[in-house]
Amino acid sequence: MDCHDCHQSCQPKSHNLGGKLFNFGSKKLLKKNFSQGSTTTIALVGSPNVGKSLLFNLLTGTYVTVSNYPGTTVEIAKGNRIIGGEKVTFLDTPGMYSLIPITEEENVARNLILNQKVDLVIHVVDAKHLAKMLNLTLQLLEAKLPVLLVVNMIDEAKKLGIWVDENQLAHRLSIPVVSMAAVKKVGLQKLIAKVADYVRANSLSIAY
Ligand SMILES: Nc1nc2c(ncn2[C@@H]2O[C@H](COP(=O)(O)OP(=O)(O)OP(=O)(O)O)[C@@H](O)[C@H]2O)c(=O)[nH]1
Ligand SMILES: [Mg+2]
Repeated sequence: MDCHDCHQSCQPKSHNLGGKLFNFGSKKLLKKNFSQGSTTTIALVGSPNVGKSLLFNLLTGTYVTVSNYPGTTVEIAKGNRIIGGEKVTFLDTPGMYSLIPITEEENVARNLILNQKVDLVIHVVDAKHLAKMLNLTLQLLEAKLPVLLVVNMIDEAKKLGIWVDENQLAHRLSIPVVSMAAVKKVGLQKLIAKVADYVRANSLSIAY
């Protein structure tokens, strides 16, 4: 195949994004033009009260815009951070238990990740209720979304004698996993590093 940048022949490339192999086959690969302000959009999703908004605030700082999702009164907060040399936009979504929506909030969260341009979904779960919350992780994966799993509240889980083996979980699910105690910023740098890995792996986009 011809490389768009150097116009020389090269091998078809594949990338391991979020543990899933995406083979670009014979499509031409084109480096994202950062000067055009290309953005990676990442949605924080998960059940209510798992720490999505706290994590969103840690990731984005103070310059945040809040707007209603079109046609609803449900608010979506949006904020940016430079990660891996690129502007990353984070979306804080309302709590959702399942991709099969019951409430308006769940419907908005679902529409946002399935119908809008979201590049990566960070699924935040409570380490104390891991088994129950992994149902949504599996639904997100079945929907073919790139997922990074944050197992939050490990401080509280630890007090209950619950330990989460993030490597084992990452291996079993074939996605990146970061365990965190967001309230103490534990795991934050590791999460940012994983997002940077994702951004760098995606600095190639497909030209048709
Ligand atoms: N102990 C502990 N508390 C946490 C942690 N992360 C978040 N919290 C607390 O959990 C509560 C809920 O956090 P939020 O960030 O509002 O949760 P949310 O997921 O945005 O909730 P919804 O917006 O209702 O879906 C807050 O009181 C946080 O301070 C953590 O790692 N450890
Ligand atoms: Mg919230």
